[in-house]
Amino acid sequence: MSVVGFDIGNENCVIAVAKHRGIDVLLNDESKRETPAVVCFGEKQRFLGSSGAASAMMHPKSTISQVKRLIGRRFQDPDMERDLKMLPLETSEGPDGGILIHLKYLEGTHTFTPVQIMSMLFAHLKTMTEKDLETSISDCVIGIPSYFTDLQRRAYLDAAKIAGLKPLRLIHDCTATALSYGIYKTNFQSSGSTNVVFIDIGHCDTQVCVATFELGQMKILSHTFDRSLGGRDFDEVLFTHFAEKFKEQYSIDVYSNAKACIRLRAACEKMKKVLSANLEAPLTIECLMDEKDVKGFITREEFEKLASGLLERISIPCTKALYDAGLTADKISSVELVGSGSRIPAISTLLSSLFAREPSRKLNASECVARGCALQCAMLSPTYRVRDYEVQDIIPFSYGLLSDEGPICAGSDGVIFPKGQFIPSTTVLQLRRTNLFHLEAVYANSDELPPGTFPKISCFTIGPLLGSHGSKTRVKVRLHLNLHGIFSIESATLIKDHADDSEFDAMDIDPVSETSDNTNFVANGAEDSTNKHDSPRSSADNSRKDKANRRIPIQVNENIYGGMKTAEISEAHKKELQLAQQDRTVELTKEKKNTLESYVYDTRSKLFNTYRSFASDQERDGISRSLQETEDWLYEDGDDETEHAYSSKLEDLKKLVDPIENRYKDEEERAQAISNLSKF
Ligand code: ATP
Ligand code: K
Ligand code: MG
Repeated sequence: MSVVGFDIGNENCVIAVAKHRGIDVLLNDESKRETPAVVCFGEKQRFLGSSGAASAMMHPKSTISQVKRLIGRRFQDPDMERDLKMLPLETSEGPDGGILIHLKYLEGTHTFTPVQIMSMLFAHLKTMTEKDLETSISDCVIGIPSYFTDLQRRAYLDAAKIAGLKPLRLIHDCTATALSYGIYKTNFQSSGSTNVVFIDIGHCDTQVCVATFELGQMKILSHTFDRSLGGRDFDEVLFTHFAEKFKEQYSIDVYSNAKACIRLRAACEKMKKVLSANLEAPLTIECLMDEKDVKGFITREEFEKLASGLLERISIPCTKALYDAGLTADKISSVELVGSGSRIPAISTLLSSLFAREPSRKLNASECVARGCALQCAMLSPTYRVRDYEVQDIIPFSYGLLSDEGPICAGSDGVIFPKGQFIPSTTVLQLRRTNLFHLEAVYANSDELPPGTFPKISCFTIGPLLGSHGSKTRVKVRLHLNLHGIFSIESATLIKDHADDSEFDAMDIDPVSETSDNTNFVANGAEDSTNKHDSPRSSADNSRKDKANRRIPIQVNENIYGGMKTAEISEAHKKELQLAQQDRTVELTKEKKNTLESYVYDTRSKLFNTYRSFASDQERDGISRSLQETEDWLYEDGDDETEHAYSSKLEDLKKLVDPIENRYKDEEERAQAISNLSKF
């Protein structure tokens, strides 16, 4: 079984695999270590990854980049408007409140969800990996931003499923980075622990985490983020600056022209990169629009002034990460800066003063997430042996539950899993109910979330309560936060007591001594309670007394707000197979056409060289004519034909040429035999 880690960026994807007793990053068709996260619908086929980026300009309205921004988001999300404005796509609101992308493809209009587009990207990365490893893969670990909501995490799993991948874990990007930092280090001080801040500035976002390392283990102490602050925003200040300038200088409004927007954005991104190594940068775009060539110029100083607001914002999640971790800057041993968006020199300057130390770039800034994912995959894979290393991650949001009768655990603001809870975790909730009831999973604190996040997650219907006989009966509900950071109700059980209720109530509070993090809640007027456990060690159901009771499983139905239903996923899977088949057919047809074309040229040259003495004049004339006819056909009627048409033309030609080729080969063999004989 292979070990694979994927870092799916808004701009770049990186694939890491375990190879040669270490982790390798794969090269794509262009021998690059990063593959653009682009899906482009061309005339007759899709172009994915680097070929997608190459075709983008030809099909601006059917090229999808930054799909990671759209996945699992609501169309109505106020932040979404700004994102969609930067993309030249046609979009609308889907029936589940999500985003639908409409585009023209193969003479029709097609509608795709971001999950479907993401699955195309996954499928492409899977194919690349399989080609390199020469084996099929499904198990993998995929990096996700720590701010991904439950719905976004589910969306990733759905996309992976459609592409035929099975993520063993969705791991927070910074956790993956911290893992790739910590696992090779053995020189941590034996006394106490080492605290490190990781800052990842990508194309669209900034993520920060504080991790603490000891020999053989790492713990995440805090995750913070700015979901909308990345390299893209620095491009945008240049874009806005020059769009304004060009309006004055050349009387053109790039906003009115999708292609001009794309070209100016691309030029601004390039300019930004030039400014990372130089104190000034020029800008030239030929024929930007209205047949006008444009020119611009900016110094690094001017750029930094334009971007000062963005630079200031970077310090916010950094300060908060320290605060949430309960640490001060002097307790930090190192600040590791990763993500290519962080290559702007002013960012290092800012961080140096913030942490009173120069940020380090010891890690490979663009590969550390993928490498960490591959390491985690190796650790989770049963077939690989990795040195014992404990990774303890946490969830950055608080999860709460509402019941028909109000919030559960009123004592702690309805929080079931507070921010900072370990991943994974299980807790058991005790309720007293008479009939079928509902529980609703929600985010308990909107301040912890990216702005505009829908606060509700899912609704559970629990019941009927067979055996309650109309009286209040104890119900145990097992709540689970899984390895991906997704919330669910694992099971519900009705407990029929055989003894005095009050005695059992006293016993109901399960032992909490297992770990220091356990917390006990008593809520809803002492009626409902949860017992919190650091998973996977849950003792909730092991109470000796419980065994004497009758336990009746209760049905739990989950209704997730938004996302895809099982039937929609299999529908999408079918559609993906169709599209992939179409791509393959087009590729194969192209290959067959190329083969025919080269056969025509090859044969023509051979006919007058190597085959010359093996064909009669008549044969040569006949073949020459057929070759010419085929060539003409290829440029005219045969320019856009089926795979079969090209193969059958090739067969026809071969029928004419083969006899001559055979004569030539026979003669070659004879000559070879004679030359071998003469050696003796
Ligand atoms: P995300 O993490 O947001 O999903 P990503 O992982 O694809 O995105 P990265 O590959 O880490 O993002 O970074 C891409 C960003 O880095 C782009 O905005 C790009 O312009 C920027 N970038 C790359 N090289 C440089 C450079 N030399 N100077 C400044 N910025 C750069
Ligand atoms: K990346
Ligand atoms: Mg990234």
